[in-house]
Amino acid sequence: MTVSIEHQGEVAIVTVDNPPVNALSQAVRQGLLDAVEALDADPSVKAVVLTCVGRTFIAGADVGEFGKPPMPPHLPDLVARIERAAKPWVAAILGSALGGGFEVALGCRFRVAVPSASVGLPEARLGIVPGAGGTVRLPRLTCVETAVDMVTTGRPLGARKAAEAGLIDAVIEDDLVAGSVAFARAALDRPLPDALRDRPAAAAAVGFWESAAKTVAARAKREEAPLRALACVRRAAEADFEAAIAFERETFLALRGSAQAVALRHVFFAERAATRPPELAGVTPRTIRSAAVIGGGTMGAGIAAAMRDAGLPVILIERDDGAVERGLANLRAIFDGAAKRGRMSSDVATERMAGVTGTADYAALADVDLVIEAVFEDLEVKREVFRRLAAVCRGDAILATNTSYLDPERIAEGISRPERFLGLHFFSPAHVMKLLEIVPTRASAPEVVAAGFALARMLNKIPVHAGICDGFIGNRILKVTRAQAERLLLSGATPADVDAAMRAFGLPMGPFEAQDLGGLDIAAFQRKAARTRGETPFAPIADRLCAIQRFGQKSGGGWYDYEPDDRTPRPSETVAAIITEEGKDWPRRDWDEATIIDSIVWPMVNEGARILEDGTALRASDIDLVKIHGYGFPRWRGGPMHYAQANGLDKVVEALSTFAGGGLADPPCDFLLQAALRGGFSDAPR
Ligand code: 3H9
Repeated sequence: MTVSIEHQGEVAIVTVDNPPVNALSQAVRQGLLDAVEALDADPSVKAVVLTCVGRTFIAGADVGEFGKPPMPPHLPDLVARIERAAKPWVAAILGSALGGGFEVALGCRFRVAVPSASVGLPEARLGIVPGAGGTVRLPRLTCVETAVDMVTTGRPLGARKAAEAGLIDAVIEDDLVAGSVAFARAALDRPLPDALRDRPAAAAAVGFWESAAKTVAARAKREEAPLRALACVRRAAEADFEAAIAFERETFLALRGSAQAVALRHVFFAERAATRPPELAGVTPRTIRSAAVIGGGTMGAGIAAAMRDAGLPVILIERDDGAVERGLANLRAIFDGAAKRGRMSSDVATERMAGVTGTADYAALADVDLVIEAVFEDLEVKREVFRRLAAVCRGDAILATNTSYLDPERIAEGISRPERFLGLHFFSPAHVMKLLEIVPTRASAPEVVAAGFALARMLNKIPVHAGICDGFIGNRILKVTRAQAERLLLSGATPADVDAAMRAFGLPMGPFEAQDLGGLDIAAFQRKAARTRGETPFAPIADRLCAIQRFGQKSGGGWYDYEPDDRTPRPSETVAAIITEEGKDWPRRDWDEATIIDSIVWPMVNEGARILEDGTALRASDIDLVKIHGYGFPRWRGGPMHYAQANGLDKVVEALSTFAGGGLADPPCDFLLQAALRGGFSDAPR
């Protein structure tokens, strides 16, 4: 039974039971509608408590139903019916009341919640606006500032903050249902507050809407939903209830099938699927209750911070006492910075550091569950670390390397019990970036790989399984992007043209600005290594820049010139001259924004197809997650593989073939050609 009713004297308790998150499927909507009708008709009932079983209140509309024809009863009608019920309804909230779930709660006369609960309208994150009165009822319950913040950012409010904002009538410290029934009984003794539809909307200060529009537009960049949500709240504050509801519904329906909403839904499901890969179904992960990091540089400190944030005790190992002190200082700087920015209290920052032990003595690792190596990218240095780890750690401890480019198989060569080894590739800064590439070797045990995924869940990161190749998934595509960007320069575009086009596409930075920020030397070092392996990486201009020590911002110039203490990129005559020399035998063409974007993004997709073909990635959506969470690909475009499919793979094939004809890209690979014929990517053969 998805919706059930029980009675405690004059109070009826309506319980939704629709695992996993009590989403408002058609059956739940129908069950709730039937419940209102039945309870209105039951003279013994004076008040109703609405609650849920499981870990959460109703978490929203069923996102899986969005692509399908809507089925009655429709959610706005259900919320309106609860609001018009003859008896007052009390929403008893645990977990999250989100989207349609919070809209149902707004239809209730009262809302109470346990302290750990949260409420919110996250629809903008899915490329839509609330569709069941959320934007209209919210400013009738709280101030316009709070309403605008909630609907345009999608950020939920915890129960106590929600209570301060007037969204929750009481925080129930003890048993939720008993407390809610007592609340309902007490409410019956007092005059009932008006339903939200009958209350006036909060007033806005002069100039509020104009300044809100500027703030929201700046934050949303090219995402459509936040500004549309703002327009809905404004209409709610300025028009009557019915007109505002109609406006919100119209906006919701217009956005529901939009390219951005489809892309954001794709990412929503891809992110959730990523934490539970089907190939590990039924595998019990090894337990991780303590961890250690080898190396206290930027990466090691970031990884240690992420693990402390998740509550794991951490041992930080460095070469000698001086290096231990520097590593601890790096870690302390992360927590102090978070405290300074108000992200954590200074007490919490102190507690985080208290859980870290710094030492140069490997013997301290005798009982840890997980060790992550984050030392210099040098095969011999890393091998030596693992030789020492294999000697001191428990036989079932997980040993992980954070290498970005080296072959984990070679790093692990010769260690005892190689089934405990795997690659865990974090992205810098590791305590911030969401992506975690999980790179098993042939010997890695399934429960060790599953522990990598479990760790990602603990650290609130997005795990993606990556096979072993140069650069794994993300950096392998990055290499293609960079080579492609150089081809554009050789054939007539400037670095500024390319960067501007990619920013217009939605990336936070263009490929040349990004290289100047990160430094050109790391990629040069990797190209050198690739050449010693007999490969021929393509970077004629970057190689010339590195030869004259133009490594980017840190050396005062790279692809651009920089003034001292100023990060503004300025076109460089030196670079222009090198481009002209290197490009003298290349056909020149006029590049416009759209063609620049196509000639960067479609080769990424082509490489993504090769990555699927050779099994480095198991799912096209995994490649999307890598690019979104590790490289700033706009989420609202759904990642490169989704974006390509949404545009039509036949169009991608045609464009790549044209570029290839002019020597400006590799031709489409077989896997892409086949996917275009099939009309979409399917998973790699396993
Ligand atoms: C909306 O409400 C529109 C209305 O305004 C208008 C309508 C007219 N639907 O995240 P988890 C699945 S828009 C369907 O790992 P957690 C999820 O795919 C909606 N499925 O759990 C996963 O499935 P599986 C606004 C959903 O405990 C499983 O539940 N609401 C939905 O870490 C567990 O998910 C939102 O955007 C859904 N709405 O976190 C809320 N939600 O096991 C989105 C989840 O098969 N949800 N699933 O892989 C969340 O933020 C989190 O799921 C929540 C729990 C915080 C609730």
